[in-house]
Amino acid sequence: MLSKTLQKALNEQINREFYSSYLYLSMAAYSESHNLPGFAHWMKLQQQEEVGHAMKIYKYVHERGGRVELGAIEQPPADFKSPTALFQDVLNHERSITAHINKLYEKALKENDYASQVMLQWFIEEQVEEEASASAILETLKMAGEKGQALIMLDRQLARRGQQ
Ligand code: OFO
Repeated sequence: MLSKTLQKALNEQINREFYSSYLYLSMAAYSESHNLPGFAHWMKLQQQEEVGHAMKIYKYVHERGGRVELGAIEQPPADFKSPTALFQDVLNHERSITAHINKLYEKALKENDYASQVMLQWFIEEQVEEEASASAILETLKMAGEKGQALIMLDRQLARRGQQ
C-alpha cells in the first residue's frame, strides 16, 4: 500500500506529465505555424511519450492499491521567441521534471518504499535521455544558426524521429 504522502506526490507527477504533454503539443502547434513540420513531428511524438509517462504512474498507483486523483492542467505558453528558444525551453522543462523525479525518489527512499524506488528508477534513466536529446538539438541550433539551409536540414532530421 502506498503512503498518503507518496500517493499525493505521485498524483502531482501525473499532472506534471500531462502538463508536459500539453506543453509539447503547444510547441508542435508553434512549429506548424512557423513552417517547421519536422520540429512539429518531433514535438508530437514527445507529446505522446509524455502521456505514456503519466499513464505509467497512473497504472502503478492503482497496482499499489492507491487512488489516482486528476488535477487541472495549467495552460502552456503558445509563443516562443525562436526555434533555439523553443529547444532551450524544452531543456529547461526537462531539467525541472528531473528535479521533481529526484525528489520523488528521495521520498521513496525515506519511506523505505522499495517498489516505488524501482518504478522511479525507470524515470531517472528516462530523464537522462530526455535531457540529452533536447541538449543535442539545442547545441546544433546554436552552432548552425536558425536561418536558411541549416534550419531546413535540422527540420528534415527531426522529421525522421521514430523512423531510425
Ligand atoms: Fe516525462 O519526461 Fe519529459 O517531461
